[in-house]
Amino acid sequence: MRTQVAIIGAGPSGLLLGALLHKHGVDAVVVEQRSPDYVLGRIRAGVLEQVMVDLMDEAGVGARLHREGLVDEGFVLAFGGQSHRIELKRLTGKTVVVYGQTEVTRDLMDARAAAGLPTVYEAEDVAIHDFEGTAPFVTFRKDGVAQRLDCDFIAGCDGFHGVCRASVPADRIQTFEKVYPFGWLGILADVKPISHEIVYANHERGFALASLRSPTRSRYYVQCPLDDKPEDWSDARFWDEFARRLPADLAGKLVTGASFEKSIAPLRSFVAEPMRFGRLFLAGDAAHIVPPTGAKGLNLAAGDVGLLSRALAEHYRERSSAGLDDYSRRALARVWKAERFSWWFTTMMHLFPENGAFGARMQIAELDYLMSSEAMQTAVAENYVGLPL
Ligand code: RFL
Ligand code: PHB
Repeated sequence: MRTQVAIIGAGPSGLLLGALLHKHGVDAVVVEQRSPDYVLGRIRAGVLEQVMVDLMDEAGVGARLHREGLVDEGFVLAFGGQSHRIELKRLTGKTVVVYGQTEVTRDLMDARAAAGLPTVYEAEDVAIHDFEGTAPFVTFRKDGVAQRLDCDFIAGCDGFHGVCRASVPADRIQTFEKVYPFGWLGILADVKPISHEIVYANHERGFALASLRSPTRSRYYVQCPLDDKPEDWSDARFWDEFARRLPADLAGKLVTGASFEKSIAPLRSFVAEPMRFGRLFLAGDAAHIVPPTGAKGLNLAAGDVGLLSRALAEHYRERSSAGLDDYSRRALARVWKAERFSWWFTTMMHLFPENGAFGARMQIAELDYLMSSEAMQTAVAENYVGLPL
């Protein structure tokens, strides 16, 4: 098999890159180690920035998102027993769209299948070769048969635990990491959400987040110890803890019910530099992780593949390597700003027992100041709606 771009990973980064390249007339084959159902079963992000919505439109897959996505003109910060609103639209002129990562992935998968574009699911032992030379290739096994995919470039869209970043020699890559001493327990339940705008709550018992997937489906989270297991959290225990962390006005609106998904995610900040190694380009979680507090993970992934698709299209159209040569620098400049915002928002909103009562008072002082300062609210809003590509 031969293609122009071998894309490793059929998560949102890989599929969106494939769709954008197709629009630019560039061929790609996507190689994914899991099944389509497994990929769709992962419940993750829920908030799309305008840049990501624009890229979905550019890829020709934005129709359902515009029909079913819920446009939010603000979000809510709860602390000290009260709710406060950050007015995104008034402060920045921009909004965000609540639309689950699962739906983004489904739309991209359906469009790829409808266009007859090649995707190999359940590929085993995926390995990448000779990306520092001029003739890279990918090997894997499909249904027990060894396969080789020759290509001009490899896009490493295979997430944090993927094979692409791991294939780079240690002396060519530098990594930066911060692991937070807690996780998020998330549930999905078919109950009316407490608010159509996302609520971030700082509470002495720990952080809580109220999000949604539709007017009838809620996605709620609580900060929990890292060694907790989902089985430790009965629905009753979750609802009780979640309600205690919300201000009374919002807790009063809480509708409870049986959850149908429950999982715990660790919180991490991570960046790998550079994002290009010869003919290998990393994108999305393969190159960087943010804690989910700023809702940036999926959006950063989209930003990377937006830049990469333009650079590859320019390469094939104009025989120019300028965009490819600049990819890592441009992507990282954006990544680090999102890392900073996600780290700052995480630090202000979560309980850090090791910081004691002084740390907790500092958080409230910062939140109080934020709500009294239009300048600071504007800075927060600007980051939340997403920085330009
Ligand atoms: P993904 O989604 O991890 O997709 C990578 C794909 O690559 C496949 N793969 C391989 N394929 C072939 N060969 C190999 N050797 C491979 N190794 C892996 C995987 O099976 C997978 O299909 O990365 P991508 O596309 O870069 O997308 C990034 C986003 O998924 C991610 O940034 C966000 O979901 C992060 N994230 C969240 N972001 C938010 O903005 N809000 C959230 O609430 C939120 N919750 C989360 C999250 C990430 C989580 N992870 C990574 C554990 C919750 C979790 C649990
Ligand atoms: C979600 O809906 O899953 C979600 C929303 C906002 C965040 C993180 C996750 O900051």
